[in-house]
Amino acid sequence: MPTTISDEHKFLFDLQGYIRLEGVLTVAECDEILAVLRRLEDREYEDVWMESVEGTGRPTREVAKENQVRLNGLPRLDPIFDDLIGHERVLPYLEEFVEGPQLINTWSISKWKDAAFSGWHRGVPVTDHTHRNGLIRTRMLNTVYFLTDNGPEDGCVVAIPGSHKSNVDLDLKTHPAYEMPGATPVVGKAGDLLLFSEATLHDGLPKTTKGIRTNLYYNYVHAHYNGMMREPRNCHHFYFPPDVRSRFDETRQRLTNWMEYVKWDY
Ligand SMILES: O=C(O)CCC(=O)C(=O)O
Repeated sequence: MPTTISDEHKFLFDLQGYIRLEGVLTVAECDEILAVLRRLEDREYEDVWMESVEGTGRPTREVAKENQVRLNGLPRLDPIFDDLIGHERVLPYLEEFVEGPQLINTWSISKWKDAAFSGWHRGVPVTDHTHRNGLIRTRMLNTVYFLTDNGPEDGCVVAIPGSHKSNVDLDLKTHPAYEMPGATPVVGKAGDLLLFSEATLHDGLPKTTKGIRTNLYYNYVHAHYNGMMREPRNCHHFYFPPDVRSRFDETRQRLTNWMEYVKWDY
């Protein structure tokens, strides 16, 4: 596929480990998704599949963190989330920065006032991000759709630019939020999208403002990465059953092709 990525974006992604795209969704599209999401956030889930894995799975709806709700496995919950898989503005970046990109995980996080900082983390080690022979490759690329404004006090994502190539480790637990050198809030408007190498250190800042901040996360990996082995508790949400995938067009089928090869009956 021909790339439509500007040199400036390649420069910034290489330099920082992340970039923000403006206006990927319209405000009307954000509002339409939010209306569905709010209904899903308000309901209970039986999660009967968890009996089959002896209660070891992650529930669909997670509320353990105060003033925050997380939903896992979005396309299982409603077809409205299908369109964001390989969104046309995002696809060139997936093809450019990930080899044979495969969607591994989808979730939402809504936070309200007094949601806390949880902790710096990265999804893959820095050795999983390379720039060799002119090709930038990350083994895991997260794409974050801002459905509401993400101001600096709204609990926005925070990242350390360049930490995807960091060579010195700090004790992450002893450096919360802005106590970590280089901590930079990633602010943006509803409809913007953040894409970042999961080798980049990141988290969400505390929310001190009124209202709800909601983001959706679509996380892609290199075709050879075994997502099911990565986090067995999350397999149910990683994997979409055939009735979900049958809704997908050719591009979305290709981005979820790994699901043809796994056995997950729960
Ligand atoms: O948006 C946030 O609060 C941060 C989310 C995050 O770091 C994650 O889900 O891994």
